[in-house]
Amino acid sequence: MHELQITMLGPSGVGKTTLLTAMYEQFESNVGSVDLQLTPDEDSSTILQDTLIDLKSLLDSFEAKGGVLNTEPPAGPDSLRFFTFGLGKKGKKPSLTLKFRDYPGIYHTKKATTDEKKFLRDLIVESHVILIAIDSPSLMEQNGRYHEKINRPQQIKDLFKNAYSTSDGNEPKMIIFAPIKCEKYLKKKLDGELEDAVKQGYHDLFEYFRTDSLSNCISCVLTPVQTVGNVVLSRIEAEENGVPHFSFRKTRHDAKYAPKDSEQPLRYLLRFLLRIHLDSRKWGKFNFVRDWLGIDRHLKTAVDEFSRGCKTGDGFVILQGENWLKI
Ligand SMILES: Nc1nc2c(ncn2[C@@H]2O[C@H](COP(=O)(O)OP(=O)(O)OP(=O)(O)O)[C@@H](O)[C@H]2O)c(=O)[nH]1
Ligand SMILES: [Mg+2]
Repeated sequence: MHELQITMLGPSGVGKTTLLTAMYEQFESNVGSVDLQLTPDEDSSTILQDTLIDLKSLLDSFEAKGGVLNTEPPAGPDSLRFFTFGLGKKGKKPSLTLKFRDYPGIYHTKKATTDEKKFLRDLIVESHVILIAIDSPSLMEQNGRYHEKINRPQQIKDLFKNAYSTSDGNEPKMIIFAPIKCEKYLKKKLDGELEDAVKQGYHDLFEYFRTDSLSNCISCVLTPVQTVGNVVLSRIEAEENGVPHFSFRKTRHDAKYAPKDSEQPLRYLLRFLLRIHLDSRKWGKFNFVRDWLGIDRHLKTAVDEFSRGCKTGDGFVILQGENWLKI
């Protein structure tokens, strides 16, 4: 079966695993009448179900301290598994495999081994789509005082530079910037500020993406996702080893787990694939998209319908490479 590889990128505690969980868990309720279905393999389903239970119980006594659900591999990067989902029409055999890579954010620290660093670099080279999870309070509070420390934008830029300098440049790539824990900034209609902060906070990375060899093949979008919902930042506690504690409270005492917009990255991803399919050029790693959507007219219609639900405004912005999303 055709495969698409997607990386969840970001340092520890920013929200990679919760984003993956919410994307999977909310797909069915968000897809509505569109004839698409996402089916996890058994292992992925079991692990994500456990994360979901953690997330829901976290909300029962919500005082989120970053990283309570830290992803830990049993032994080194080789032991990490893919989260695999089949995508296809409802009730039918899937026709595309979405392979998500999630890893422990400690691979971004100076404790990382050579193997772990190589693993990160290879991930970026091999992935068709990369989701950068962003810890929004670090980016937004106190003029982004903790952004460098928590989100490590310079290191992320260097990772891309290392990876792309050795790969064959002109294949299209999609980079999704997904601010997590962002409820406060969307509620207060500070979405313009969130956009500005992302542009500024990742300034050097965007500058790199705009260089001649990359500007025509990289598409960047901003998709703020509330992976828990019904919570809001309540206070910032004193730092411990330079790392702050952001506390959140529920919006109401009986508020329940209710992620918002968690399917949006998938909508953008499918819009990108559809656009590639509609293009007549040959695209190396992406040539499979022609077969995937070319044979099945109904599937193509479903993908088209789903992609038309991409939000714009309210914090959702195409930051670069709009032509890769025109359908
Ligand atoms: N306020 C708020 N907090 C959230 C939300 N989603 C996740 N969190 C908090 O963010 C913490 C970190 O999320 P994870 O998904 O475990 O982070 P990670 O990037 O996978 O971290 P590692 O596995 O250590 O690399 C969680 O423990 C939650 O407390 C959200 O939508 N809103
Ligand atoms: Mg994790």
